[in-house]
Amino acid sequence: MAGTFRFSFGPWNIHEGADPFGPTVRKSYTFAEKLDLYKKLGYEGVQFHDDDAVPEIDGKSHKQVLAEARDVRKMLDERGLTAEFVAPRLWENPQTIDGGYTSNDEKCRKYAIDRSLVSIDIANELGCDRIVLWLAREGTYIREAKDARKAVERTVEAIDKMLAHDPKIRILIEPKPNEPMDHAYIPTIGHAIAVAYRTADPKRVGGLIETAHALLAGLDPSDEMAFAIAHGKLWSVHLNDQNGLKFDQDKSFGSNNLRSAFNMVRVLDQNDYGAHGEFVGMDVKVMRTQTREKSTAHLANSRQVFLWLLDKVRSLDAKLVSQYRDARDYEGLDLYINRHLLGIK
Ligand code: XUL
Ligand code: MN
Repeated sequence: MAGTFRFSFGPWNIHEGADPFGPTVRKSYTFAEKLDLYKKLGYEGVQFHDDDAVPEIDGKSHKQVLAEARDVRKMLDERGLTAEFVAPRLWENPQTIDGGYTSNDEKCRKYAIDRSLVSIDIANELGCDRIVLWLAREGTYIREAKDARKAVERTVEAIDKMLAHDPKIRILIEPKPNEPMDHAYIPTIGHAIAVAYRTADPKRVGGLIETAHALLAGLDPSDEMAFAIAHGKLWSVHLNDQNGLKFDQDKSFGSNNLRSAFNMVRVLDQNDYGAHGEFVGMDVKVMRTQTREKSTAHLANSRQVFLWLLDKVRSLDAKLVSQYRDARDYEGLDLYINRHLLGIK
């Protein structure tokens, strides 16, 4: 029987509309108000940056951090929500100006690792066993700035420290090829999985694949997902969309390339994604022009598009697809897929 899917997003996906060229355009929702919106939008999983759970984390004692995380857990429980993961935000503090784990400054590397370990403690308080590493500044502006081999080794060392800190924690690497850096050291899921195998406990290191990041690397997101699945390492996704090679757009799922979105849903559904508790995560930004009241439409819409595409995936004539494959009539298959997506009988 076909499985059902659970959906998640992070509170940063409801935002005030600031972009690099202009200020906020909408009044903020408080954290509690955001949590109140989850169920109404059809979501039950909450993704966190460490400081989404505990704001201004660096100025607080460990005891205080844990106490605040426990309060957040209560807020989740009251609303029937589940924490999916915690991601250490290693790109805003001045000590991460040159990256975290790959910084050329030893003190800064230590800061990054210590903060990652605090994120694990927060995850435990929130009742989740997943840490997501979006390795934002683990790269360079110019090639000569860092030793690229050492960068990989330092990344492995940092992950090993996290694995040793908590024997149950799982690490999900979220690859992205560029932005904010010119080039990142872990640009694709292939790189992430190769790093996973170098760590002390490869079975606890996997990946989160974001559509827009794969597209920015010039790759097909559904193939990236299938690659991770073939290694048993697709533990979360950030579905969204992207129009060409430009800044990371985080458009609503299916907004730009519906057929590519269809193929992501197809790969996830055909491989029983979600059977081990994985969430279908969205990492989407609403258009700046939306009013405050309509500034969560992108979340409801992305989920709705996923479910419509799921119907398309499940109503695909598998026998016909096999026949086209056996005959290697890919032109025929191509037309059949378009006809099916367009709903033409
Ligand atoms: C950055 C990105 C982040 C991560 C979480 O491009 O996608 O939102 O998903 O840190
Ligand atoms: Mn993301």
